[in-house]
Amino acid sequence: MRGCGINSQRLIRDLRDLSSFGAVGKGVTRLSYSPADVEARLWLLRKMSDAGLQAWIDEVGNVYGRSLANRAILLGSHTDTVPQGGWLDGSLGVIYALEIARCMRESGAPVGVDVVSFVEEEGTYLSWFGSRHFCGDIGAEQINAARSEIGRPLVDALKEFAGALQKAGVACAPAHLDRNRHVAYLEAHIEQGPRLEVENKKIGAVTGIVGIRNRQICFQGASAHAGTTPMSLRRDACGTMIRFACSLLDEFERSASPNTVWNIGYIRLEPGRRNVVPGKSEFSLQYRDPSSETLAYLDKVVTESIAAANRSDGVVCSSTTGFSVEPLHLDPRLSRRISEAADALDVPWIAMPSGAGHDAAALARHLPAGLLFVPSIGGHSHTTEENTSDDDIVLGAEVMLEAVSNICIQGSI
Ligand code: HGY
Ligand code: MN
Ligand code: MN
Repeated sequence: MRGCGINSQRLIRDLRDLSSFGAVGKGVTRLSYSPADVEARLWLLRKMSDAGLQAWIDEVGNVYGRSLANRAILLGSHTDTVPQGGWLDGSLGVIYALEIARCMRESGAPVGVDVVSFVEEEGTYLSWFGSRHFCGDIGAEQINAARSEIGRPLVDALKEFAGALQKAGVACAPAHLDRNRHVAYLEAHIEQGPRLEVENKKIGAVTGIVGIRNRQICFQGASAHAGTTPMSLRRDACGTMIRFACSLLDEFERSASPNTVWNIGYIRLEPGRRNVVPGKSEFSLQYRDPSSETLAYLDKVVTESIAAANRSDGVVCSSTTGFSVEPLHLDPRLSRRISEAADALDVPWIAMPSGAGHDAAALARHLPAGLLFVPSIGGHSHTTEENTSDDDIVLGAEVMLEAVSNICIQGSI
């Protein structure tokens, strides 16, 4: 009853072809709803149909391929990227899913393989938008309020996307998680960190995904002439922000746990001219930890630092909270399927947490979800340096096929 094996040439060729949409040197820039993203979705739609799946694109851009079986395991990931990102982040899991669906097509197993490429995992407008929409967790209010970092409304991007589909002669239709059909969700992803390579392992059986906090810290001062305004009369939104940020980073060094990571991703000044004292400034602060208690404690550290900042130089400091999620455990039955498959193929593996967010975290709220990692060379990701050797890519697909075919043939996770 087993299907055919992974066709390694076809797997690598599909990944290379997908990386051509939005190619930037060795990497990719394929932001959700950009022309490159639309082209990649239309290409994937054709690939899914050619693989014998009933395939369509839904109204928010998820590309969904449904097998002929009555019940299915859902395999997938995302194909949108960060700017100057890597060719494998997300794409690996979608192309694995496509290749495994081909392999299992003739197997006659009681559980089939559905394939999905979620849109907007990277949050150009709204993080995990595609996967949360697929699970029915996103409402019109959130969609209407969502903006990109340069202020473009998500609804405008969706309108443009609908026009592009129409121009391509592609009708969209709804696609949603169906608990009577979908027995589990399994995602393959590059590790995006150094651990598998350092420990000389080829597979990560992922046990859980970190919690994430996104805060926007804003400073309101007063614009002024940079030459004639005495220093004592300035309400300098930039100077205050820099002093605040430095003391907050020192506080994080003291307060965070050994598992905490934090990042200031961007800083913005208004009006941003060399001869104007900035009247307004803001920076993005993101912090992650596998423990909810640690995240709650750091939330308090940030809030108290802001209150303290407002007792000083007449510049008003405030903050808003963006996309934030709690840490979660993935289904141990699926991580066991991954480790048993690795053992069966004599592939070295480790159980490990994920420091990156993944669509699997959105799906895990609704059905058993698992995540398989393959090594990232040098641990690089979210950069055009991101890479995994062809051998490790093929090996990861073979372990994933072994795990999935066991589930499909036995009919349960
Ligand atoms: O930021 C993340 O963890 C993921 O790459 N979106
Ligand atoms: Mn990413
Ligand atoms: Mn990703």
